[in-house]
Amino acid sequence: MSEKLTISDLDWHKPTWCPGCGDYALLAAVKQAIVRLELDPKNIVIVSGIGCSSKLTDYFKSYGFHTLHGRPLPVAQAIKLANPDLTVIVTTGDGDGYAIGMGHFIHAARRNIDITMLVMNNQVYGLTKGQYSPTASIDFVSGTTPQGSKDQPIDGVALALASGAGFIARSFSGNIRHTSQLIEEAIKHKGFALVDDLSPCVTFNKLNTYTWFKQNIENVDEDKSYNAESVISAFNRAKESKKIPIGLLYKEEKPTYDDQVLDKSRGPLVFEDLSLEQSEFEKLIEKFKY
Ligand SMILES: Cc1ncc(C[n+]2csc(CCOP(=O)(O)OP(=O)(O)O)c2C)c(N)n1
Ligand code: SF4
Ligand SMILES: [Mg+2]
Repeated sequence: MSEKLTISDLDWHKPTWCPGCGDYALLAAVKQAIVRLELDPKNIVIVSGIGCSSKLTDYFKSYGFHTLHGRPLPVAQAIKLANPDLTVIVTTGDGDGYAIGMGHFIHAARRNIDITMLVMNNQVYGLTKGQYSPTASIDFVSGTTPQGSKDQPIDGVALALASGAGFIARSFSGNIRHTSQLIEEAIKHKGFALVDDLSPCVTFNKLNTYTWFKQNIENVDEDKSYNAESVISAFNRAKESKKIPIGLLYKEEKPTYDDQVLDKSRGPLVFEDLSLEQSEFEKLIEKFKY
């Protein structure tokens, strides 16, 4: 890439999200972060599942893989292991990432593989027209909770902490600049990084609106006494605070899975010649014969 990368180099299809959807801000924030990091789009893969949020792969000009509902993380991990030179970013929703994809989330976090997971958390299933999601607030009324949800909402930040993730942040789509800074730090972090973005669904969630979030969030990046290196501080803030904490909540450097299992001196697996001579093939068959 010779010329300096600009935002418009990353534009692709025009988003079909509803006007005002929080996902526009997340998309803009990712583009800004990539431009600041001067990453070559040829070395970026965005991997998504299914949902309004997961359509982001179609709106960002890089390699993309729009997978199955709940399955972006296994695909993203495989891509990273096959070619660790790539920047791999998962864009998912609260349903995709914390419901059907929940098992993959916990295991990717504890494996500490060097990928970034951006959750557009709107506390509802947007694409399928407004069913309650695992992050829906208590008493949230929807087609599937006509008397209001009685389930305790899942907190992706607390779960990531418990699972051993090394970078955990939360952003708000009402502040693109802050969201973009957190995404930039998440991409730079060596290891599994989560950004849980509070991304209002203006069509199906009339409870958690932009105004509601403005009144109910607090930014730990503006709190000089907050220690983002302490897991206890992060847990306390996630579970005890009356307001929803946003900002860099936890950061710890530790060995990544990819660094530990790959022999990087051989170059990316994807470029290795895996063909076998007939004699080598026969030796292998002999070895694994009953
Ligand atoms: C295996 C499977 N189950 C269910 C669905 C239907 N489905 C598609 S998207 C979705 C929920 C998406 O919610 P979320 O990830 O929060 O995305 P949003 O649309 O809110 O951005 C569901 C249940 C599906 N496509 N595949
Ligand atoms: S339904 Fe909700 S999440 Fe989906 S595009 Fe519209 S506002 Fe966004
Ligand atoms: Mg959702």
